[in-house]
Amino acid sequence: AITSRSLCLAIAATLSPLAMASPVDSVIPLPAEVTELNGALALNANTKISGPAKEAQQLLDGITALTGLKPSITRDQAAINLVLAADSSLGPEAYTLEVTTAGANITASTPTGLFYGTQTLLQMIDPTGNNAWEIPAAKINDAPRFPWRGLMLDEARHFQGKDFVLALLDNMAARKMNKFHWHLTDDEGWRIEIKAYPKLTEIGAWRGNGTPMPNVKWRAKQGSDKGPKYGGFYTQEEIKEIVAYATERHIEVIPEIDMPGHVTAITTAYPETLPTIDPTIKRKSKESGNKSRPLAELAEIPTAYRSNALSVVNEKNYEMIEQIVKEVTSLFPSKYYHLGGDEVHTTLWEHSPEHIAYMEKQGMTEFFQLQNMFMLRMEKLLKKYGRTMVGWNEIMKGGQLSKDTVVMAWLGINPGIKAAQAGHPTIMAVSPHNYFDMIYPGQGERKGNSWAGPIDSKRAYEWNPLFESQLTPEQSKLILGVHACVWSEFVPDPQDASYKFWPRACSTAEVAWSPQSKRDWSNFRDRLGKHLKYFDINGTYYRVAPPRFTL
Ligand code: TNX
Repeated sequence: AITSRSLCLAIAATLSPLAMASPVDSVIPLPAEVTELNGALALNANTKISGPAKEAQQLLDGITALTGLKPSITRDQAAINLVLAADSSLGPEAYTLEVTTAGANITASTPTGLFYGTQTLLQMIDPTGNNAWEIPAAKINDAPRFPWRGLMLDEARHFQGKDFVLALLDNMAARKMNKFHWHLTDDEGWRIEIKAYPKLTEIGAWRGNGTPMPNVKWRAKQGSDKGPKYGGFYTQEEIKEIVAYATERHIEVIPEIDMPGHVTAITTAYPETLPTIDPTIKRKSKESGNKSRPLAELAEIPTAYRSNALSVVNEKNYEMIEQIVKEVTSLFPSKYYHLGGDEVHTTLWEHSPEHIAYMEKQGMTEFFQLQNMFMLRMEKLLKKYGRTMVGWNEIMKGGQLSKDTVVMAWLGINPGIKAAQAGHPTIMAVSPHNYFDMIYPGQGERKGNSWAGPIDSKRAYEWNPLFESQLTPEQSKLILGVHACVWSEFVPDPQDASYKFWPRACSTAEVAWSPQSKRDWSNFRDRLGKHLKYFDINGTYYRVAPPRFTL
Protein backbone atom coordinates (compact mmCIF):
# COMPACT_ATOMS: atom_id res chain seq x y z
CA ALA A 1 0.00 0.00 0.00
CA ILE A 2 1.20 3.49 -0.76
CA THR A 3 1.08 5.61 2.36
CA SER A 4 2.06 9.23 2.37
CA ARG A 5 5.06 8.23 4.44
CA SER A 6 6.34 5.66 1.95
CA LEU A 7 5.70 8.14 -0.83
CA CYS A 8 7.77 10.74 0.92
CA LEU A 9 10.56 8.26 1.53
CA ALA A 10 10.50 7.34 -2.15
CA ILE A 11 10.70 10.99 -3.17
CA ALA A 12 13.50 11.59 -0.70
CA ALA A 13 15.39 8.62 -2.14
CA THR A 14 15.14 10.01 -5.67
CA LEU A 15 16.23 13.41 -4.54
CA SER A 16 19.12 12.37 -2.39
CA PRO A 17 21.75 12.01 -5.14
CA LEU A 18 21.07 15.61 -6.01
CA ALA A 19 21.17 16.84 -2.47
CA MET A 20 24.67 17.59 -1.19
CA ALA A 21 25.48 14.64 1.03
CA SER A 22 27.76 15.84 3.77
CA PRO A 23 29.56 13.73 6.37
CA VAL A 24 27.95 15.90 9.03
CA ASP A 25 24.47 16.13 7.59
CA SER A 26 22.82 14.99 10.77
CA VAL A 27 25.31 16.48 13.23
CA ILE A 28 24.18 19.23 15.60
CA PRO A 29 25.85 21.54 16.43
CA LEU A 30 27.66 22.04 13.14
CA PRO A 31 31.42 21.55 13.66
CA ALA A 32 33.62 24.56 13.01
CA GLU A 33 35.58 23.08 10.07
CA VAL A 34 34.68 20.03 8.02
CA THR A 35 36.56 18.62 5.05
CA GLU A 36 34.91 15.79 3.22
CA LEU A 37 37.10 12.82 2.26
CA ASN A 38 36.35 9.84 0.06
CA GLY A 39 34.80 6.65 1.32
CA ALA A 40 33.67 5.56 4.75
CA LEU A 41 34.79 3.54 7.74
CA ALA A 42 32.74 0.38 8.14
CA LEU A 43 31.70 -0.65 11.63
CA ASN A 44 31.08 -4.28 12.45
CA ALA A 45 31.04 -6.78 15.28
CA ASN A 46 34.85 -6.81 15.39
CA THR A 47 35.37 -3.05 15.58
CA LYS A 48 37.72 -2.08 18.40
CA ILE A 49 38.14 1.16 20.31
CA SER A 50 41.25 2.35 22.13
CA GLY A 51 41.65 5.30 24.46
CA PRO A 52 41.04 6.47 28.04
CA ALA A 53 38.71 3.99 29.72
CA LYS A 54 35.81 6.31 30.48
CA GLU A 55 35.55 8.01 27.10
CA ALA A 56 36.13 4.74 25.25
CA GLN A 57 33.30 3.12 27.21
CA GLN A 58 30.99 6.08 26.56
CA LEU A 59 31.65 5.80 22.84
CA LEU A 60 31.12 2.06 22.94
CA ASP A 61 27.78 2.48 24.71
CA GLY A 62 26.77 5.12 22.17
CA ILE A 63 27.59 2.85 19.23
CA THR A 64 25.65 0.02 20.82
CA ALA A 65 22.61 2.23 21.38
CA LEU A 66 22.59 3.29 17.72
CA THR A 67 23.52 0.06 15.97
CA GLY A 68 23.25 -2.83 18.39
CA LEU A 69 26.92 -3.58 17.68
CA LYS A 70 29.14 -4.28 20.68
CA PRO A 71 32.64 -3.07 19.86
CA SER A 72 35.40 -4.07 22.25
CA ILE A 73 37.98 -1.94 23.99
CA THR A 74 41.67 -2.58 23.44
CA ARG A 75 44.98 -1.08 24.50
CA ASP A 76 46.39 -1.48 21.01
CA GLN A 77 45.94 0.65 17.97
CA ALA A 78 42.32 0.08 16.94
CA ALA A 79 39.80 1.04 14.30
CA ILE A 80 38.74 3.96 16.49
CA ASN A 81 41.41 5.65 18.61
CA LEU A 82 40.83 8.32 21.23
CA VAL A 83 44.04 10.19 21.87
CA LEU A 84 44.68 12.61 24.73
CA ALA A 85 47.54 14.80 23.60
CA ALA A 86 49.13 17.76 25.31
CA ASP A 87 48.56 20.04 22.35
CA SER A 88 48.36 23.70 23.21
CA SER A 89 46.70 24.50 19.89
CA LEU A 90 43.67 22.54 21.06
CA GLY A 91 41.57 24.53 23.52
CA PRO A 92 39.95 22.90 26.56
CA GLU A 93 36.85 21.76 24.66
CA ALA A 94 38.36 21.35 21.18
CA TYR A 95 39.03 18.15 19.28
CA THR A 96 40.06 16.94 15.88
CA LEU A 97 38.43 13.97 14.24
CA GLU A 98 39.79 12.21 11.23
CA VAL A 99 37.85 9.38 9.63
CA THR A 100 39.27 7.42 6.70
CA THR A 101 38.40 4.04 5.26
CA ALA A 102 41.15 2.64 7.51
CA GLY A 103 40.09 4.08 10.85
CA ALA A 104 39.02 7.02 12.97
CA ASN A 105 41.18 9.11 15.30
CA ILE A 106 39.91 11.63 17.78
CA THR A 107 42.52 13.90 19.37
CA ALA A 108 41.98 16.38 22.18
CA SER A 109 43.95 17.94 24.99
CA THR A 110 41.28 17.19 27.61
CA PRO A 111 38.75 14.44 28.35
CA THR A 112 36.02 16.98 27.56
CA GLY A 113 37.41 17.53 24.07
CA LEU A 114 37.60 13.76 23.55
CA PHE A 115 34.03 13.35 24.74
CA TYR A 116 32.82 15.99 22.27
CA GLY A 117 34.72 14.27 19.49
CA THR A 118 32.90 11.05 20.29
CA GLN A 119 29.54 12.84 20.21
CA THR A 120 30.27 14.10 16.71
CA LEU A 121 31.41 10.66 15.61
CA LEU A 122 28.20 9.09 16.91
CA GLN A 123 26.05 11.55 14.98
CA MET A 124 27.94 10.68 11.79
CA ILE A 125 26.64 7.10 12.04
CA ASP A 126 23.42 6.59 10.15
CA PRO A 127 21.42 4.41 12.53
CA THR A 128 19.03 3.51 9.73
CA GLY A 129 21.96 1.74 8.06
CA ASN A 130 20.31 -1.67 7.83
CA ASN A 131 23.16 -3.53 9.43
CA ALA A 132 25.71 -1.81 7.18
CA TRP A 133 26.95 0.74 9.62
CA GLU A 134 29.46 3.22 8.45
CA ILE A 135 31.02 6.55 9.25
CA PRO A 136 31.68 8.83 6.27
CA ALA A 137 35.31 9.84 5.82
CA ALA A 138 36.09 13.40 6.85
CA LYS A 139 38.53 15.62 8.64
CA ILE A 140 37.02 17.83 11.34
CA ASN A 141 38.56 20.57 13.47
CA ASP A 142 36.13 21.69 16.08
CA ALA A 143 35.90 24.01 19.07
CA PRO A 144 33.05 25.97 20.60
CA ARG A 145 32.27 29.59 19.88
CA PHE A 146 31.15 30.20 23.50
CA PRO A 147 32.23 28.51 26.72
CA TRP A 148 28.69 28.72 28.17
CA ARG A 149 26.06 26.61 26.43
CA GLY A 150 23.23 26.23 28.87
CA LEU A 151 19.71 25.09 29.56
CA MET A 152 17.53 26.02 32.50
CA LEU A 153 14.75 23.84 33.86
CA ASP A 154 12.23 25.31 36.30
CA GLU A 155 11.10 22.49 38.56
CA ALA A 156 9.44 24.77 41.08
CA ARG A 157 6.19 25.40 39.22
CA HIS A 158 5.98 21.78 38.15
CA PHE A 159 8.15 18.96 39.38
CA GLN A 160 9.42 16.67 36.62
CA GLY A 161 11.58 14.29 38.63
CA LYS A 162 14.88 12.49 38.28
CA ASP A 163 14.24 10.43 35.14
CA PHE A 164 13.36 13.52 33.18
CA VAL A 165 16.43 15.38 34.39
CA LEU A 166 18.76 12.50 33.50
CA ALA A 167 17.28 12.28 30.01
CA LEU A 168 17.65 16.03 29.60
CA LEU A 169 21.32 15.78 30.60
CA ASP A 170 21.89 13.02 28.03
CA ASN A 171 20.31 15.11 25.32
CA MET A 172 22.30 18.17 26.32
CA ALA A 173 25.60 16.32 26.31
CA ALA A 174 24.96 14.86 22.87
CA ARG A 175 24.65 18.44 21.62
CA LYS A 176 27.73 19.64 23.50
CA MET A 177 25.77 21.74 25.98
CA ASN A 178 27.64 22.14 29.23
CA LYS A 179 25.68 24.16 31.81
CA PHE A 180 22.53 22.84 33.44
CA HIS A 181 20.82 25.55 35.46
CA TRP A 182 18.38 24.05 37.88
CA HIS A 183 15.68 26.46 39.08
CA LEU A 184 14.85 24.60 42.27
CA THR A 185 12.83 27.13 44.23
CA ASP A 186 10.08 29.60 43.52
CA ASP A 187 6.72 30.71 44.86
CA GLU A 188 5.01 27.46 43.92
CA GLY A 189 7.50 25.02 45.34
CA TRP A 190 10.79 24.30 47.08
CA ARG A 191 12.46 21.25 45.54
CA ILE A 192 15.67 20.60 47.45
CA GLU A 193 16.02 19.01 50.86
CA ILE A 194 17.65 21.35 53.39
CA LYS A 195 18.35 19.39 56.54
CA ALA A 196 18.44 22.37 58.90
CA TYR A 197 15.08 23.67 57.65
CA PRO A 198 12.92 20.60 57.03
CA LYS A 199 9.69 22.56 56.60
CA LEU A 200 11.04 23.98 53.32
CA THR A 201 10.17 20.64 51.76
CA GLU A 202 7.64 19.27 54.28
CA ILE A 203 5.46 22.30 53.59
CA GLY A 204 7.05 24.18 50.71
CA ALA A 205 7.23 21.26 48.29
CA TRP A 206 3.50 20.54 48.31
CA ARG A 207 0.45 22.41 47.16
CA GLY A 208 -3.13 21.49 46.45
CA ASN A 209 -5.91 20.47 48.76
CA GLY A 210 -5.18 20.56 52.40
CA THR A 211 -1.70 22.07 52.30
CA PRO A 212 -0.82 25.45 53.78
CA MET A 213 0.70 26.60 50.49
CA PRO A 214 -1.51 29.46 49.35
CA ASN A 215 -4.31 28.94 46.92
CA VAL A 216 -4.16 31.80 44.52
CA LYS A 217 -6.29 32.50 41.52
CA TRP A 218 -3.32 33.09 39.23
CA ARG A 219 -2.08 29.61 39.86
CA ALA A 220 -5.54 28.07 39.86
CA LYS A 221 -5.61 28.98 36.18
CA GLN A 222 -2.82 26.48 35.63
CA GLY A 223 -4.99 23.81 37.19
CA SER A 224 -2.52 22.61 39.78
CA ASP A 225 -3.85 23.82 43.09
CA LYS A 226 -7.24 22.19 42.85
CA GLY A 227 -7.58 18.49 43.36
CA PRO A 228 -5.04 16.21 44.92
CA LYS A 229 -1.93 17.27 46.72
CA TYR A 230 0.81 18.01 44.17
CA GLY A 231 4.55 18.36 44.48
CA GLY A 232 7.83 16.66 45.18
CA PHE A 233 11.45 17.39 45.93
CA TYR A 234 14.95 15.97 45.62
CA THR A 235 16.70 14.49 48.62
CA GLN A 236 20.34 15.45 49.02
CA GLU A 237 21.32 11.93 47.94
CA GLU A 238 19.35 12.28 44.71
CA ILE A 239 20.93 15.67 44.03
CA LYS A 240 24.39 14.15 44.40
CA GLU A 241 23.49 11.34 42.04
CA ILE A 242 22.21 13.76 39.39
CA VAL A 243 25.25 16.02 39.74
CA ALA A 244 27.55 13.00 39.31
CA TYR A 245 25.63 11.92 36.22
CA ALA A 246 26.02 15.41 34.75
CA THR A 247 29.72 15.55 35.61
CA GLU A 248 30.35 12.34 33.69
CA ARG A 249 28.87 14.10 30.69
CA HIS A 250 30.97 17.24 31.19
CA ILE A 251 27.99 19.27 32.36
CA GLU A 252 28.22 21.69 35.27
CA VAL A 253 25.05 21.91 37.35
CA ILE A 254 24.25 25.36 38.66
CA PRO A 255 21.57 25.48 41.35
CA GLU A 256 19.25 28.45 41.57
CA ILE A 257 17.80 29.35 44.93
CA ASP A 258 15.70 32.39 44.07
CA MET A 259 15.73 35.31 46.57
CA PRO A 260 14.64 37.76 47.91
CA GLY A 261 11.46 37.58 45.76
CA HIS A 262 9.70 34.48 44.38
CA VAL A 263 9.80 33.08 47.91
CA THR A 264 6.24 32.06 48.79
CA ALA A 265 7.44 28.51 49.44
CA ILE A 266 9.89 29.81 52.07
CA THR A 267 7.50 32.28 53.63
CA THR A 268 4.73 29.70 53.85
CA ALA A 269 7.00 27.17 55.51
CA TYR A 270 8.58 29.79 57.78
CA PRO A 271 6.25 32.83 58.02
CA GLU A 272 8.72 34.54 60.35
CA THR A 273 10.89 35.22 57.29
CA LEU A 274 8.38 37.81 56.04
CA PRO A 275 8.69 41.51 56.83
CA THR A 276 6.53 42.75 59.69
CA ILE A 277 3.66 44.63 58.12
CA ASP A 278 1.63 47.62 59.24
CA PRO A 279 -1.10 48.02 56.59
CA THR A 280 -1.87 51.55 57.76
CA ILE A 281 1.48 52.89 56.64
CA LYS A 282 3.00 53.08 53.22
CA ARG A 283 6.26 54.68 52.36
CA LYS A 284 6.10 56.11 48.87
CA SER A 285 8.88 55.86 46.38
CA LYS A 286 9.38 56.96 42.80
CA GLU A 287 10.64 53.53 41.97
CA SER A 288 7.88 51.37 43.38
CA GLY A 289 5.82 52.12 40.25
CA ASN A 290 4.59 49.08 38.39
CA LYS A 291 6.50 46.59 40.51
CA SER A 292 4.44 47.50 43.52
CA ARG A 293 0.88 46.38 44.12
CA PRO A 294 -1.60 47.93 46.53
CA LEU A 295 -1.56 46.02 49.78
CA ALA A 296 -5.31 45.53 49.53
CA GLU A 297 -4.78 43.40 46.45
CA LEU A 298 -2.66 40.89 48.25
CA ALA A 299 -4.62 37.72 48.76
CA GLU A 300 -3.67 37.38 52.37
CA ILE A 301 -0.84 38.42 54.57
CA PRO A 302 1.43 36.67 55.55
CA THR A 303 1.20 34.28 52.64
CA ALA A 304 0.65 36.81 49.90
CA TYR A 305 1.51 35.18 46.66
CA ARG A 306 3.79 36.81 44.11
CA SER A 307 3.90 40.05 45.98
CA ASN A 308 6.08 38.90 48.71
CA ALA A 309 9.72 39.20 49.52
CA LEU A 310 11.87 38.08 52.40
CA SER A 311 12.61 40.57 55.10
CA VAL A 312 16.07 41.83 54.24
CA VAL A 313 16.62 43.55 57.58
CA ASN A 314 16.05 40.55 59.82
CA GLU A 315 19.37 39.00 60.89
CA LYS A 316 17.66 35.64 61.51
CA ASN A 317 16.96 35.45 57.78
CA TYR A 318 20.64 35.84 57.01
CA GLU A 319 21.42 32.97 59.38
CA MET A 320 18.90 30.82 57.55
CA ILE A 321 20.26 31.83 54.14
CA GLU A 322 23.81 31.02 55.21
CA GLN A 323 22.73 27.57 56.32
CA ILE A 324 20.96 27.04 52.98
CA VAL A 325 24.06 28.19 51.10
CA LYS A 326 26.21 25.88 53.18
CA GLU A 327 24.09 22.83 52.41
CA VAL A 328 23.55 23.71 48.75
CA THR A 329 27.24 24.35 48.08
CA SER A 330 28.11 21.04 49.72
CA LEU A 331 26.01 19.31 47.05
CA PHE A 332 26.98 21.29 43.96
CA PRO A 333 30.67 21.52 43.09
CA SER A 334 29.92 24.24 40.51
CA LYS A 335 31.84 27.46 40.95
CA TYR A 336 28.54 29.28 40.31
CA TYR A 337 25.53 29.76 42.55
CA HIS A 338 22.46 31.39 41.04
CA LEU A 339 20.72 33.63 43.53
CA GLY A 340 17.80 34.68 41.32
CA GLY A 341 17.08 38.27 42.22
CA ASP A 342 14.34 38.65 39.59
CA GLU A 343 11.00 40.42 39.88
CA VAL A 344 11.26 41.50 43.49
CA HIS A 345 7.98 43.10 44.48
CA THR A 346 8.62 45.75 47.07
CA THR A 347 5.03 46.02 48.32
CA LEU A 348 5.65 44.40 51.67
CA TRP A 349 8.79 46.46 52.32
CA GLU A 350 6.76 49.61 51.61
CA HIS A 351 4.38 48.67 54.41
CA SER A 352 7.05 47.46 56.78
CA PRO A 353 8.06 49.74 59.65
CA GLU A 354 11.44 48.02 60.11
CA HIS A 355 12.31 48.34 56.43
CA ILE A 356 11.30 51.99 56.37
CA ALA A 357 13.33 52.66 59.52
CA TYR A 358 16.33 50.87 58.02
CA MET A 359 16.13 52.94 54.85
CA GLU A 360 15.94 56.15 56.83
CA LYS A 361 18.94 55.18 58.87
CA GLN A 362 20.94 54.35 55.74
CA GLY A 363 19.76 57.40 53.84
CA MET A 364 18.12 55.24 51.19
CA THR A 365 15.36 56.82 49.16
CA GLU A 366 14.29 53.99 46.87
CA PHE A 367 13.21 50.45 47.67
CA PHE A 368 15.44 48.86 45.07
CA GLN A 369 18.33 50.00 47.26
CA LEU A 370 17.19 47.41 49.80
CA GLN A 371 17.46 44.76 47.14
CA ASN A 372 20.86 46.05 46.11
CA MET A 373 22.03 45.90 49.73
CA PHE A 374 20.77 42.30 49.91
CA MET A 375 22.59 41.34 46.70
CA LEU A 376 25.86 42.88 47.90
CA ARG A 377 25.57 40.90 51.09
CA MET A 378 24.83 37.71 49.18
CA GLU A 379 27.91 38.24 46.99
CA LYS A 380 30.05 38.34 50.12
CA LEU A 381 28.37 35.31 51.61
CA LEU A 382 28.82 33.28 48.43
CA LYS A 383 32.49 34.32 48.22
CA LYS A 384 32.94 32.95 51.71
CA TYR A 385 31.78 29.59 50.31
CA GLY A 386 34.04 29.94 47.29
CA ARG A 387 31.22 30.66 44.87
CA THR A 388 30.59 33.22 42.17
CA MET A 389 27.14 34.74 42.21
CA VAL A 390 24.88 34.55 39.18
CA GLY A 391 21.67 36.56 39.04
CA TRP A 392 18.95 37.70 36.66
CA ASN A 393 19.49 41.09 35.08
CA GLU A 394 17.54 42.93 37.80
CA ILE A 395 20.51 42.47 40.14
CA MET A 396 22.36 45.22 38.30
CA LYS A 397 20.01 47.84 39.70
CA GLY A 398 21.89 49.96 42.18
CA GLY A 399 25.29 49.00 40.81
CA GLN A 400 28.37 48.35 42.99
CA LEU A 401 28.33 44.60 42.38
CA SER A 402 31.60 42.78 42.10
CA LYS A 403 32.85 42.43 38.54
CA ASP A 404 32.92 38.64 38.95
CA THR A 405 29.18 38.47 39.40
CA VAL A 406 27.56 36.92 36.37
CA VAL A 407 24.46 38.53 34.89
CA MET A 408 21.88 36.44 33.12
CA ALA A 409 20.07 38.75 30.72
CA TRP A 410 16.47 37.77 30.09
CA LEU A 411 14.48 40.91 29.43
CA GLY A 412 15.54 41.40 25.82
CA ILE A 413 18.97 42.22 24.51
CA ASN A 414 19.61 45.57 26.18
CA PRO A 415 20.18 44.29 29.70
CA GLY A 416 22.79 41.93 28.29
CA ILE A 417 24.58 44.73 26.48
CA LYS A 418 24.42 46.89 29.60
CA ALA A 419 25.79 44.10 31.76
CA ALA A 420 28.79 43.55 29.49
CA GLN A 421 29.35 47.30 29.26
CA ALA A 422 29.35 47.42 33.05
CA GLY A 423 32.08 44.76 33.03
CA HIS A 424 30.09 41.70 34.10
CA PRO A 425 30.42 38.26 32.59
CA THR A 426 27.08 37.96 30.83
CA ILE A 427 24.86 35.17 29.64
CA MET A 428 22.35 35.81 26.92
CA ALA A 429 19.09 34.15 27.90
CA VAL A 430 17.08 36.69 25.96
CA SER A 431 13.42 35.74 26.11
CA PRO A 432 12.35 36.24 22.45
CA HIS A 433 14.85 33.58 21.31
CA ASN A 434 15.45 31.48 24.41
CA TYR A 435 12.31 31.23 26.51
CA PHE A 436 10.99 27.86 25.53
CA ASP A 437 8.12 28.12 27.95
CA MET A 438 6.70 30.27 25.15
CA ILE A 439 4.26 28.51 22.86
CA TYR A 440 5.30 27.24 19.46
CA PRO A 441 3.55 29.16 16.67
CA GLY A 442 0.50 27.65 15.04
CA GLN A 443 -3.03 26.50 15.64
CA GLY A 444 -3.82 23.96 18.29
CA GLU A 445 -0.39 24.14 19.90
CA ARG A 446 0.21 23.04 23.46
CA LYS A 447 -0.32 25.60 26.19
CA GLY A 448 2.50 27.86 27.19
CA ASN A 449 3.46 31.39 28.03
CA SER A 450 3.20 33.89 25.22
CA TRP A 451 4.39 37.25 26.52
CA ALA A 452 7.66 37.09 24.53
CA GLY A 453 5.89 35.82 21.43
CA PRO A 454 5.74 32.32 19.96
CA ILE A 455 9.12 30.69 19.37
CA ASP A 456 9.92 28.03 16.81
CA SER A 457 13.29 26.48 15.98
CA LYS A 458 13.93 29.20 13.41
CA ARG A 459 13.41 32.01 15.87
CA ALA A 460 15.59 30.18 18.38
CA TYR A 461 18.25 29.90 15.66
CA GLU A 462 18.29 33.20 13.83
CA TRP A 463 20.00 35.62 16.14
CA ASN A 464 23.52 36.50 17.09
CA PRO A 465 24.29 36.70 20.81
CA LEU A 466 27.25 39.01 20.17
CA PHE A 467 26.11 42.52 19.49
CA GLU A 468 29.52 43.55 18.33
CA SER A 469 28.47 46.94 17.07
CA GLN A 470 27.53 47.92 20.61
CA LEU A 471 30.40 46.28 22.45
CA THR A 472 34.14 46.82 22.44
CA PRO A 473 36.23 43.68 21.78
CA GLU A 474 36.94 43.52 25.52
CA GLN A 475 33.25 43.73 26.35
CA SER A 476 32.40 41.10 23.71
CA LYS A 477 34.67 38.67 25.52
CA LEU A 478 32.41 39.06 28.56
CA ILE A 479 29.51 37.46 26.71
CA LEU A 480 30.08 33.96 28.04
CA GLY A 481 27.37 32.39 26.00
CA VAL A 482 23.80 31.40 25.59
CA HIS A 483 21.12 29.89 27.74
CA ALA A 484 17.64 28.59 26.95
CA CYS A 485 15.01 28.38 29.68
CA VAL A 486 11.88 26.37 30.27
CA TRP A 487 9.78 28.01 32.98
CA SER A 488 7.10 25.59 34.00
CA GLU A 489 3.89 27.39 34.89
CA PHE A 490 2.38 25.62 31.87
CA VAL A 491 4.51 22.49 31.86
CA PRO A 492 2.51 19.89 33.78
CA ASP A 493 4.54 16.77 33.05
CA PRO A 494 7.80 15.39 31.59
CA GLN A 495 6.30 14.80 28.17
CA ASP A 496 5.32 18.43 27.93
CA ALA A 497 8.70 19.55 29.24
CA SER A 498 10.45 17.47 26.62
CA TYR A 499 8.21 18.95 23.91
CA LYS A 500 9.08 22.44 25.07
CA PHE A 501 12.84 21.78 24.92
CA TRP A 502 13.07 19.74 21.73
CA PRO A 503 13.85 20.44 19.04
CA ARG A 504 14.18 24.15 19.92
CA ALA A 505 17.18 23.57 22.18
CA CYS A 506 19.03 22.11 19.17
CA SER A 507 18.99 25.65 17.80
CA THR A 508 20.40 26.96 21.07
CA ALA A 509 23.16 24.37 21.00
CA GLU A 510 24.22 25.47 17.55
CA VAL A 511 23.94 29.20 18.31
CA ALA A 512 26.25 28.60 21.25
CA TRP A 513 28.76 26.28 19.57
CA SER A 514 29.08 26.93 15.84
CA PRO A 515 30.85 29.88 14.18
CA GLN A 516 28.37 32.61 13.30
CA SER A 517 29.75 32.78 9.75
CA LYS A 518 28.92 29.11 9.14
CA ARG A 519 25.41 29.22 10.52
CA ASP A 520 22.60 29.10 8.02
CA TRP A 521 18.97 28.40 8.79
CA SER A 522 18.12 26.29 5.76
CA ASN A 523 21.24 24.17 6.17
CA PHE A 524 20.40 23.74 9.86
CA ARG A 525 16.78 22.88 9.10
CA ASP A 526 17.83 20.09 6.75
CA ARG A 527 20.29 18.73 9.29
CA LEU A 528 17.70 18.96 12.05
CA GLY A 529 15.28 16.89 9.96
CA LYS A 530 17.84 14.08 9.83
CA HIS A 531 19.02 14.62 13.39
CA LEU A 532 15.55 13.94 14.84
CA LYS A 533 16.20 10.22 14.40
CA TYR A 534 18.47 10.36 17.45
CA PHE A 535 15.46 11.49 19.49
CA ASP A 536 13.40 8.66 18.05
CA ILE A 537 16.07 6.17 19.07
CA ASN A 538 16.46 7.39 22.64
CA GLY A 539 12.73 7.92 23.10
CA THR A 540 12.73 11.68 23.47
CA TYR A 541 9.39 13.33 22.92
CA TYR A 542 9.70 16.33 20.61
CA ARG A 543 7.64 18.65 18.50
CA VAL A 544 7.26 18.09 14.78
CA ALA A 545 6.46 21.29 12.93
CA PRO A 546 3.27 21.32 10.86
CA PRO A 547 2.25 19.88 8.47
CA ARG A 548 2.47 16.76 10.59
CA PHE A 549 1.90 13.16 9.58
CA THR A 550 -1.30 12.08 11.20
CA LEU A 551 -1.55 8.58 9.75
C1 TNX B 1 9.67 35.67 34.20
S1 TNX B 1 12.59 35.23 33.74
C2 TNX B 1 10.25 35.05 35.29
C3 TNX B 1 9.77 33.71 35.70
C4 TNX B 1 8.58 33.29 34.90
C5 TNX B 1 8.83 33.60 33.44
C6 TNX B 1 7.76 33.09 32.53
C7 TNX B 1 12.57 35.49 35.22
C8 TNX B 1 13.86 35.76 35.76
N1 TNX B 1 11.40 35.49 35.89
O1 TNX B 1 9.48 33.70 37.07
O2 TNX B 1 8.39 31.93 35.09
O3 TNX B 1 8.95 34.99 33.29
O4 TNX B 1 8.11 33.23 31.19
